[in-house]
Amino acid sequence: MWSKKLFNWFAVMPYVLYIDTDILEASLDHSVIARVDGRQLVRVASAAVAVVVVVALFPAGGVTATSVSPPAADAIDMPLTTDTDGDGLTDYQERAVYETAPNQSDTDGDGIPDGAEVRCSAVYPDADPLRQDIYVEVDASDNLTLANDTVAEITRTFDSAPVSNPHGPDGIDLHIVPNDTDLAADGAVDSTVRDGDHNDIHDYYDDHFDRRDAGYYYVVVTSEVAFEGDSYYVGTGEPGMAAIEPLAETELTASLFMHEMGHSFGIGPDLDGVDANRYDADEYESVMNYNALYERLGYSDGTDEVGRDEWAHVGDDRYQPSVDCPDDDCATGCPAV
Ligand SMILES: [Ca+2]
Ligand SMILES: [Ca+2]
Ligand SMILES: [Ca+2]
Ligand SMILES: [Ca+2]
Repeated sequence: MWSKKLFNWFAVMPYVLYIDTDILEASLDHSVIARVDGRQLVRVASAAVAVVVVVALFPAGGVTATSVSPPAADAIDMPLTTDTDGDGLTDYQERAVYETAPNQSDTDGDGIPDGAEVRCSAVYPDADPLRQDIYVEVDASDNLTLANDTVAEITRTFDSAPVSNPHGPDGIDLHIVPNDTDLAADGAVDSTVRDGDHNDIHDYYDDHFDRRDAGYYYVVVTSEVAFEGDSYYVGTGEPGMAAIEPLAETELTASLFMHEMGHSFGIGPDLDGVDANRYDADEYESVMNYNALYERLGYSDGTDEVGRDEWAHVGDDRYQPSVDCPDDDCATGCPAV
């Protein structure tokens, strides 16, 4: 089809637009390269060399009947500047370039608007508007870090998750973004608010979470974690945030990270089998099961005895930290980092 063939070509030629004559009049610097049914194909404010290429491809006289078919009706009616869903991408860009939904501001449902995934690469490196992305800022005390092997195991687990996307294979791209490594820690980092600084997870969240308004999750890696005052525990998690101790082996730390991230997604201890030894590892096949923790990395898929599809929850219904853009307008601004 004319529209498909030509628009795909347009995607690799910046500034080439299929445009209404009245819109054309408003643009200051352009070159007309073809005319079809009163519409014009132009190159606006572009490099001279590219204009030469365009003119060579579409010589004077416009597009011939043998090279293209008439444009499809929906292409003709595709307004160039309209952004129906207010996500910062025009309907034209969504249909012709990014293949996102022009009437849906977050096509892949990961909480980050389509336009922000495309434009805000400083905040969302390697984001894909057609695949779920989850971003985690990781702070640490005592110069602790998550080992590369630990990060690799975690990202591999998410990458192969049974979670569908608008385009491409199943899975989630989990982006672990290390930030501070040398924060102070005043004894154990507790799950509950305590007087004083650097002694509970909320202190770190309030004072050191740089990306807190950008839809990120937050994890603190520290030498001693406590749950409600009990330092027997090695991790704690609640919607949006978690703290863990690095354990002796890569697999153990990865499993603990997955468990506390599960809590940060909203898989709470009130659910049957979570944070309990009630079920054997094969009865409840989830890292949220104390009898499976340290033996596996993933969440349940609903096929075990408990029958709860935790991956579906993570994919479709997880707690999502808010994305706040300047003037509450992610169509024109990016969250601060
Ligand atoms: Ca849009
Ligand atoms: Ca959209
Ligand atoms: Ca998105
Ligand atoms: Ca995405």
